[in-house]
Amino acid sequence: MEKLTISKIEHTKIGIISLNSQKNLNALSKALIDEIIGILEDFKTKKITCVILKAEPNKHKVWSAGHDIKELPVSGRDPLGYYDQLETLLRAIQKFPAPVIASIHGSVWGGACDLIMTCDIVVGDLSSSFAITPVKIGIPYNASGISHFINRIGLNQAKEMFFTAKPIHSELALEWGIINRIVRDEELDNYVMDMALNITKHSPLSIEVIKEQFRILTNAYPISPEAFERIQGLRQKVYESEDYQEGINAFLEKRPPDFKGK
Ligand code: LCV
Repeated sequence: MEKLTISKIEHTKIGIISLNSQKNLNALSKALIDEIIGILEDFKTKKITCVILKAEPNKHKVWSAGHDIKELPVSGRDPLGYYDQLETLLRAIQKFPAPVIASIHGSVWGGACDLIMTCDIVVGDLSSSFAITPVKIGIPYNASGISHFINRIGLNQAKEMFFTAKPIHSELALEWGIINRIVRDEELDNYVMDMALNITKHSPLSIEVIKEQFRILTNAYPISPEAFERIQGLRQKVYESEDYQEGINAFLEKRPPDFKGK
């Protein structure tokens, strides 16, 4: 089964990446992410000036189940380190020299929620929902990921998403700014294509430089070396904890986790 379908719309500069790894609900495995990054490199060579990131519908109505839990490292190693597959993908999206539009039908989980937050524009249909779930597994998320949420939806709403891990459904997702637009399910593909066609009519150089300025400005968090080291130390306590391993084991054994706070 193809994990991805890629297409370039003829006579346009639009590239489409459609996730299609049905068996594990488009979980962001290293293999899937490596393919996406390879396609983005190819799109860069082909001077694509707008990318659409979508997913083929599946019976679970899941756009992506997030980081492949089966690939999370064992206790004692940072699960979201700088070179982790998910972080590498997020940077590739941010640094792609043209807008990436996330087109969402179905539910988005965990690191996939961070992924769509990192895209430049998000269009969801009425079935779309968004959940960030590290607390369900016992993961100490990471500073750059948390900053994506604060930048996009503000402090209070970002805290609610992280601390409850509850899915935010389309109407509230629009109100909070997780998605730019909400459309009827049957209108999603055409709406996103029209937006992409509009973007590709404009100056690609101007858009590229404006996108990079957005990235520089939104990443401009003054932080002291001591604060950085404190964050790393706090996160290490979590990913070295028994709770971290318990969260992963509980998911794999299909049972609720029994967190002990240690
Ligand atoms: C591997 C999976 C996954 C999966 N990985 O279908 O944000 S952080 O910090 O937590 C970050 C590290 C992260 O992204 O972690 C992952 C966060 N993702 C989640 O918490 C979602 C976990 N998945 C689910 O809650 C359910 O699978 C949903 C609600 C997405 C769909 O439920 P449904 O009952 O429709 P199943 O649970 O039966 O899943 C179908 C198959 O996909 C696998 C799952 O193990 C199952 O495989 P088997 O049939 O072999 O058992 N699967 C689902 N999610 N993230 N594999």
